[in-house]
Amino acid sequence: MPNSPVKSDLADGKVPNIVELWRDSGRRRFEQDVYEGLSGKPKRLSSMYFYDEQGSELFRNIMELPEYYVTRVEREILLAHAGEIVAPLLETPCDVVDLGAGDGLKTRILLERLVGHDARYVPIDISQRALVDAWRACRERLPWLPVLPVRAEYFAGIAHIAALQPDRTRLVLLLGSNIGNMEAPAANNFFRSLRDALRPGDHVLVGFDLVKDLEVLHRAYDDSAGVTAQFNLNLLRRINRELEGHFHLADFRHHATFSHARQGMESYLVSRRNQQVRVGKFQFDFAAWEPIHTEVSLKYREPDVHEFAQNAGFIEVGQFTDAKSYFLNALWRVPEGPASSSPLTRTDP
Ligand code: AVJ
Repeated sequence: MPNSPVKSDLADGKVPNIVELWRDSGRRRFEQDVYEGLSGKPKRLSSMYFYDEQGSELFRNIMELPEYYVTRVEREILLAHAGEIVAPLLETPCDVVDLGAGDGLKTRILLERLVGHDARYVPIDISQRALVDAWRACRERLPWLPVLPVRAEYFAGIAHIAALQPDRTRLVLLLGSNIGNMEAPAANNFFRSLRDALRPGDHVLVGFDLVKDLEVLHRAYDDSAGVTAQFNLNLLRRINRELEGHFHLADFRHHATFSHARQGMESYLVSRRNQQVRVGKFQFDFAAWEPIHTEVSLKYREPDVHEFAQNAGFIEVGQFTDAKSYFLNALWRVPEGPASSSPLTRTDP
């Protein structure tokens, strides 16, 4: 592993000591998920696998695109409301836990406000490169801040949160509308698990991308420079690299479309022709114009946000939006009392 920290580098403080909760299980799961996903009907692959080193780089390029408003708009919201968001943390020592942190650029808007306080930053991501970048940027700009990177996917990340020091208040971030990659039942389950891992007084800040003009959405998920297409196609490239796949990328095309039924963008890789593709010891058949479903990026309305908070048993503290109402950041608090006393999802009267 070229990126693994070497002992002397670690001692010099040139590379972070990353808590590794991903590597061993990662490949086996990838192989299994690809096999199941491409054997099924309709074919599907999880968007979780977009984010290898190259995919993370492509996503960084997406965030720079004029059409991809998500990052800029959320940044605008955090800049305007950072004070209110970090206010609950100023009383006690705190850990800012960043699920799907990426390079942590937006999070630093909040972290800057914690100077002079006993705060720590816990970025959690499946991309090692993202974690190293986040750590480096904090070292340069916020040298007073202890950073404890964790390489994990969401649920392992939540388990890690539950095990963090009990005497520190937590603010857990799920920014960038990352929640949009989960269908509603999975999202409810995720919020419930998160709530159960937290203690009374802890807070959660979640970014929700709102329903908007379909033209704006289509441009954001099928940009004119073709970066999003490359990001989607990288999934096949990754299968070629890691699982001895034989995909010809020119034989597939990126397709993004808004689904009213799902209330969100759907991304597909569509086979341009009838073909068989070998992946390791397996072979998969593609009919002409058969799609592989690769991602949902769900969009929300305000009542959806209230419903998530209620289902998981959070108290809604604040809601912050931008001037165009493109995006919403919701701040929730864990109420007093045991986690098990929170209301169940949709109880019948
Ligand atoms: C990082 C999951 C929030 O769904 O908008 C960007 C990923 N996909 N362009 C999103 C993505 C296509 C992004 N998230």
